[in-house]
Amino acid sequence: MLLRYVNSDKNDSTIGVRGKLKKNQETFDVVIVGAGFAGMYMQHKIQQRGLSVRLYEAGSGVGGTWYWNRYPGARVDVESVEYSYSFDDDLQQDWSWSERYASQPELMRYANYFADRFSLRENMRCDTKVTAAVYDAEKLNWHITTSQGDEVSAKYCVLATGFLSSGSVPDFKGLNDYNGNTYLTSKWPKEDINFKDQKVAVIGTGSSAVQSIPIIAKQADHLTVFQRTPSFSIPARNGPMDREYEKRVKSDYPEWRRRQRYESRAGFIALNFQPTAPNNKSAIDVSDEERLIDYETRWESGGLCYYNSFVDLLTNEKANDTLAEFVRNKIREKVKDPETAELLAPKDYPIMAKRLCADTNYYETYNRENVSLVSIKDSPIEKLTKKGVVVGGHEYEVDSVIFATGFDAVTGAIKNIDVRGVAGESLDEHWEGAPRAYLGLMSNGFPNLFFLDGPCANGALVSPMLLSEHQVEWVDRCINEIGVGLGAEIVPTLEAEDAWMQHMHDVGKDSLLHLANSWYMGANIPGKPRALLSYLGGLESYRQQCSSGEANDYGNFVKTR
Ligand code: N01
Repeated sequence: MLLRYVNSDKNDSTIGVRGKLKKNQETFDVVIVGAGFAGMYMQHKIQQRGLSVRLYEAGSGVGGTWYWNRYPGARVDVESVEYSYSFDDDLQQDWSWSERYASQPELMRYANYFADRFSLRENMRCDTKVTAAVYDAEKLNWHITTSQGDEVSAKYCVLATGFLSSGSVPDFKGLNDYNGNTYLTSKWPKEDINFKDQKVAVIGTGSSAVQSIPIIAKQADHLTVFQRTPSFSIPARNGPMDREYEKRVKSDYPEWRRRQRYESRAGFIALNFQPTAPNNKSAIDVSDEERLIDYETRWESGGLCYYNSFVDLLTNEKANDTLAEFVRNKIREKVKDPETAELLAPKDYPIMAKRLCADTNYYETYNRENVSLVSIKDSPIEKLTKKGVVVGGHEYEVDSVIFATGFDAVTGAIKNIDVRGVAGESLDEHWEGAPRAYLGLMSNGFPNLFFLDGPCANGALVSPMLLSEHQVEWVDRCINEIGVGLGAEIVPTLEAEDAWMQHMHDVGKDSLLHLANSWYMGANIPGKPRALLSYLGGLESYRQQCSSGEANDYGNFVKTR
């Protein structure tokens, strides 16, 4: 069957008929995959250098993970003034956030504003998935194939595919038998969905569920939440942007950013609207009173500021349990039914070993008459039927099922592309057992290929904006140094990659992250090898290591120019 194929770009002569398709066979200096915040900044840097660039994006618009995660209540859990580009002072002065934590629609407005302000659209192709990237070891360039039939070449390929972009639905028995509506939080429809008069099920209780449950509960006739593992959640204390606060930040933005970059653990510093250094004391060396003051102050401030609390919270179980018990008691205070409160209070893993959630009225929602919690910890979901969800032999009849079941994180989106390096080795083969990437930026055997927010960097535990900016600037300098000549090629040595993996292991081995089954460890996806996917050395150490990678004319790399 002949299929009409139309590429939306008028400048591109790719209108043709599939089968006799006249493919886009252009050659670029750089091809970027993904129009999230990292990919767009990369494109801007490449354009500034005057190099030719094409960015491919699977969605119909920019925004990356924010484009797809439009579920009710979706918003960022890092303060807006900190979760925004810092590289351009005019940009950060001109843009004004309306809330302390930006909502998904506002983040989309910001992403679109950025694309327009820096003239990114012309070199971007949306609705286009990159399906394969194959390195030509003779021509020293990447051959890239897309779902729209493009077959382009590029000297460099940058995978800015995001670490939370490949949504995952467990293979529940009877999934296709269910006759009601189904939704996945990470692929939420664009149209307004209202659950009025409906019986609704939410499966999962991670960040996406924690944000959406309070809103869905207000709409639905009845909401049943199926929980396998409870989350620790901290009140976000979101609200309209305090204009005095915004003015204060903007009057000293470069200094604020410097402190985020160099004097924070995770890239955020706001505590009760003041830039504040991390607490470098041990939670078990201080008095009960001092510890409680720290915990209460952070509880009142809201959000993720516990990542800047006592220094040993993620390395010492005893220290960790002081905070875990503090939060469990807060949950017990909020939830009226003691049995429900105990089900919601996590006891089987250290706090922050799974990413903290930031909520608005999450626990309070379980005090509503129309909300019930079903623990599936000891009695998993047996199946879906035509009418609903079966647990413990009981069928819960519902009109809609919402899967808030997470992501094949960090590596999922990269693995959806058939990436082949020198000698045809696939990235999957190279990453068998666990992903390997020197500085989280490049893998041995895959020259001129960069990862942004990929594995083996510290994406999981730092503000993604800061990490993206740092990595983009590193890649930009590297491309500039090596150049785009016919003979230009750079790849990390196997020794450098091995040493980085060893360093990652050494830094992470005592972390309590190992004690939870989370996406940090790849443990949420059946069959995925259990391995720490992120570097836990902190932002400053990562920055220093990246500088060492550039030292001695990229001494840890094999390169030609
Ligand atoms: O995904 P998750 P998420 N049967 O993996 C459950 C970021 N984010 O989309 O824990 C039953 O945390 C699973 O149970 P368990 C943020 O970094 C940020 O919520 O595996 N249940 C869990 O409860 C976050 O960490 C924001 O036992 C099953 C849930 O599904 C990351 O994205 C907002 C199951 C998945 O939780 C991921 O969050 C949203 C099964 N077979 C997301 N399989 C912000 O605030 C899975 N589950 C910015």
